[in-house]
Amino acid sequence: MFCVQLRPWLQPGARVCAVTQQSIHKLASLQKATTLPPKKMQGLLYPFSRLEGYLDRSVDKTQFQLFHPSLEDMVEAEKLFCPSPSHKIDFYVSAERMDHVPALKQPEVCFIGRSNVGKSSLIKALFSLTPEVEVRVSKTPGHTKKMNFFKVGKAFTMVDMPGYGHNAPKDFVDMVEPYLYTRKNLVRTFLLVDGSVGLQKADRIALEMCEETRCPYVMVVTKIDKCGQGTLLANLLSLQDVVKTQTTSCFPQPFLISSLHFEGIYFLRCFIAHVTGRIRVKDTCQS
Ligand SMILES: Nc1nc2c(ncn2[C@@H]2O[C@H](COP(=O)(O)OP(=O)(O)O)[C@@H](O)[C@H]2O)c(=O)[nH]1
Ligand SMILES: [Mg+2]
Repeated sequence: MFCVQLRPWLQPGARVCAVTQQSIHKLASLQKATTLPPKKMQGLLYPFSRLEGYLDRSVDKTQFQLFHPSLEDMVEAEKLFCPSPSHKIDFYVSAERMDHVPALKQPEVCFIGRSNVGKSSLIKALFSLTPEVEVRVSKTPGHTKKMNFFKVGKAFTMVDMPGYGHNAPKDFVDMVEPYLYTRKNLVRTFLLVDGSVGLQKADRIALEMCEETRCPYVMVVTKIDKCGQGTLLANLLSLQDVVKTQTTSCFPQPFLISSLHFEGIYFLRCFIAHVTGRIRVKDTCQS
């Protein structure tokens, strides 16, 4: 954060106001991403393209591209994440219990996952065009014990859910489970899994909970910048196999994300805009 301060060389009579400005990350917008060399841009927009070359020819690649927005779709979606006086993007409220949860009509998406998997960082990256939105990213696992609601104008809300750990499923009882069971305006749940370690026991329990509640959900593989291509591909394939063979409400295509490097962020903005009914992405199966 930096402040534009009064400068002694300003002309007398000049109108000055103290402006507090958060710096916007250079890759927050597609505009900058599209000026990068083609391969780098492709990797940012479609992170799966980085792994594609390692896949055997016999593997059906269409299952990795069921949702495959065009650049134009992503440009449309990005507009929703740009604030304006008539489209305010901001933290709305925190809730510690279900009876504190605000009654809202607009579609809602939520982010669940183990503590430290990258939920808050992902929300922060999605909101990187509005860096003044306060999304707390903690260094201490288990920090977020509240549900944090963010409003994206009147278009939709996003919820950062409390993380869970070794105490799952006990951790779910107070908030995550009742929220998933009762939230009427919830259109999509994003279940985050760390790309470098793959599906852990607590993730499987969360997956079972999503299946039980029958809420439509999507697996999001986080921190893809942290692990080698081989590990990432192995974890992705085994995750996709679990989704294919053991789930009914999960979207068959896991999404790949690096909140640090912005890989997959434009893609995810587009999916959110799509599932909340703000844009229509053509040729999309089952999303
Ligand atoms: N390398 C890398 N680190 C990440 C990424 N996303 C989150 N982290 C780090 O992981 C830690 C936990 O992130 P946080 O968003 O607080 O996780 P949460 O507990 O799920 O909300 C923080 O130190 C983040 O900086 C990512 O995409 N890449
Ligand atoms: Mg958090």
